[in-house]
Amino acid sequence: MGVTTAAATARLLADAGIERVFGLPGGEILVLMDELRRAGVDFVLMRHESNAGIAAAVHGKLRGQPGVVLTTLGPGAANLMLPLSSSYLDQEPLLAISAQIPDDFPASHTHQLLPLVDAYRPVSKYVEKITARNVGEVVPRALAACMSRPFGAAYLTLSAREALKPADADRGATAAAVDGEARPMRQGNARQRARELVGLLEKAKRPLVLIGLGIDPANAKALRQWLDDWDLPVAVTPKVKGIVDETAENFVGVVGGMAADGLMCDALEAADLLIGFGLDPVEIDSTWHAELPIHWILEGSNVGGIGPAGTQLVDHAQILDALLGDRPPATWRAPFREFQQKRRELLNDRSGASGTMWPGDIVQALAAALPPETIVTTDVGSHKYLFGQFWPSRQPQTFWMSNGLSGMAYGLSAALGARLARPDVPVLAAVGDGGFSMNCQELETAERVGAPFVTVVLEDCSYSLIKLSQEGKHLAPYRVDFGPIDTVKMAEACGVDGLRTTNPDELAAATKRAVDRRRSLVIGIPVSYADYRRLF
Ligand SMILES: Cc1ncc(C[n+]2csc(CCOP(=O)(O)OP(=O)(O)O)c2C)c(N)n1
Repeated sequence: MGVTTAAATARLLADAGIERVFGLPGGEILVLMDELRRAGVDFVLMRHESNAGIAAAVHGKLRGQPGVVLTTLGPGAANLMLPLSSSYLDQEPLLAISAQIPDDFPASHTHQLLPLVDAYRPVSKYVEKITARNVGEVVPRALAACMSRPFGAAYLTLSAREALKPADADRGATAAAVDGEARPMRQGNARQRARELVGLLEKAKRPLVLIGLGIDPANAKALRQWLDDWDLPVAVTPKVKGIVDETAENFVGVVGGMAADGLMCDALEAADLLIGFGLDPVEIDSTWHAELPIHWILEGSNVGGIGPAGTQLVDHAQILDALLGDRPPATWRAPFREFQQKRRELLNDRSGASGTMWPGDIVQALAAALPPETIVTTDVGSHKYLFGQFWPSRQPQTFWMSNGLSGMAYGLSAALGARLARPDVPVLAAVGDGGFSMNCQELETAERVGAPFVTVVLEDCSYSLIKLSQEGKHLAPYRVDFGPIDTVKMAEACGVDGLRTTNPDELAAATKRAVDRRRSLVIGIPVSYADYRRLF
């Protein structure tokens, strides 16, 4: 006897190695949820669909597969716009599945009816209705679309009626067709491009390699070896922090709108050769990527299929291999030393600090307390600029922020997804008090599903990044401050330990203790928005 369409969907996901689906139920997806349970796929029950989508996407990317989020129709599905957009712009593979009104309902039935497939098409690489006839084809196609470079989102609907119909067993995507889609386009000759690059480097006095979202972490080892062997100065965008060791001598800083951005832009101006290795402008909130003469080394198109005109794609592994077979064509004596020095000084310049904890001390105390494999997530706001520039990432895929979309309420959900994907690695979420109040209820989820992590909440009772922007535009202070919500009590209300401190030693000790005991902990840290002004 054949299986239902819901059972076929669940089986296809299980066979693709999906062990967990994140979501929030409605009556219309109960059958699929049950089939997932039968197929051995866990359902991580969350408290908002948007959080479920973010957690799923980070979980998926860390596991090298699409994250999967499942929601009901109408309101549950409508809550997917943020994670789908985030997945699209931040290159995080996410398959979203929601229920939908059955096609054969009367045309007058408009309750919870939304044009979801049309709404999500612009931010998805693949959208389709699952039917009994096409299930064997569309589920593998959707999974493959998420994982083809640039990574992104796919969106599928399955109505409760269709879910119960017997699936057409004969129709499935051929493996070759799906594999083919997952492969990036590579046109250029790697040896020739390597020779060109060597020629440019031969003449350069101040070369700077800029690494971005288009680099595959699988190439991190060769990339590091090339940069180290040749002593090349390197900067990264925030979403690839850790692809190189940021405590190494050749590390210049983080470009793409973080703290010390003026200094970083000066460094870019001072360079006489900029090599954009996988650099994707989606992370850059100004226009230097289009104005400076960057030598692009890309192996896939950038987000949205947009790439610099005339750039031939080239396989990164092959070009790195060719470069490593060569000797450095010149020597450079730390040409960005003054910028590196100033960057370090900024973090330690406490003069005139406001009396709350100096933001630089927060980063340094946590970095000293946590091992290099720690996964750090941030939310969006001033604290993101702080951690994005100054957290000393040392290993690939250990730093997660929303920087293409830059959507608040990312950090805590990302930490949950990361901890489930890497249960043996400590996870730290650094969030603002504004962002924390958007999704702190997921602390209960984290406790329930056994995903402990440490959350630091930088408390300044304001949307401080926006407050600074208001100041920068010489506008009167207006509606950017809010009253306190007690972080510690919020944590305790969710069943998680909480404490508040302004002491860096206490911050470090409490963090270490929580990690050693594998317990969740929320630490409220009073900060002053004015201190951020000194770092940006
Ligand atoms: C969903 C969403 N809404 C609004 C914004 C605009 N925004 C960017 S940063 C920010 C302030 C965040 O405040 P908080 O979480 O307290 O962090 P802080 O800036 O104080 O560090 C706002 C409102 C956004 N990026 N995302």
